[in-house]
Amino acid sequence: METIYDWLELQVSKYSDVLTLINLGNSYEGVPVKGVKLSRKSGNTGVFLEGGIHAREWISPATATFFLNQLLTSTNPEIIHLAENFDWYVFPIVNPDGYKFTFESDRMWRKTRKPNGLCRGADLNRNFDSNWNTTGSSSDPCRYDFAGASAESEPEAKLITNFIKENKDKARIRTYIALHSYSQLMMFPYGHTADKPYNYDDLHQIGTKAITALAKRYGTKFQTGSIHEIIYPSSGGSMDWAYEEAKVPVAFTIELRGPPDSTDMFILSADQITPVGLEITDAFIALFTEAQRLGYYN
Ligand code: 0X9
Ligand code: ZN
Repeated sequence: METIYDWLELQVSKYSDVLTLINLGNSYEGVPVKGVKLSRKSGNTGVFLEGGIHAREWISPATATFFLNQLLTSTNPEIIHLAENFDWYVFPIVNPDGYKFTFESDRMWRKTRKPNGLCRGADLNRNFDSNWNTTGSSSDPCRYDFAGASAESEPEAKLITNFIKENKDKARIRTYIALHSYSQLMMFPYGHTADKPYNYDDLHQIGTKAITALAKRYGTKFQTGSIHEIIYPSSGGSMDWAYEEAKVPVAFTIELRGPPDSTDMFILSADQITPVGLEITDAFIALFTEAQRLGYYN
């Protein structure tokens, strides 16, 4: 976490004309949730890129920072296009207490760290105020998918929703992407019901373009579909809130490598960071191209 935060600060000093540091506020344990805004011109629509909501999914913060570095340094015209024509709000570690805990005590920790009776932490991706605790989450504080004592009981959830509520209109946030692992899935709403959202066909088409582009580089196979249909029912996720409550129309939750039958699960070797970063960059190029074509950023 210190390495990532130091790196963010360094980039902000290096690219001070286009990059600003954003501190969303403090976690339960008093750790800042830091991110950046990259804006190269006025009038862009905004993208919120979320990493590290689940502590043990280490490839998520790594991919968020890798991609930010691409936006800052790439000479590929398609990446330059993304960097120039969108405002990027990148938060690599939205659950800093949990992330720290996976380095210091328990590599497989998933939740936040706030105490609830005898157990600690809520699943931050079940704590948002969107069909909160209706399906695929638990009321038992000792379970890995504990929804929290109430919607937004975790300060880290509130930091995100406050920021989006305050900035959504002026920042024109039209895209929300949450990075997770593993299973190689490009998922969109809904999570809480099998019903299809109003723009299901568009999101499916955007997802299909993205995973097709992703597969071209190394042959990595992803699937796309709604959360409900391709992983399992779940409610109260950050993306669900962004889509349903904040009305952000292009909303994806991406499960990065490894494959669904991985035995290493959340443990990827460091030499996977670059290939995952490059294939997800390809996916993002296709995602934004298609969403643009469908009129989401006009
Ligand atoms: O369970 C989750 O939160 C996500 N899978 S993970 O293995 N990374 O924990 C996927 C489901 C996302 N669900 C909603 N946004 N509702
Ligand atoms: Zn996750």
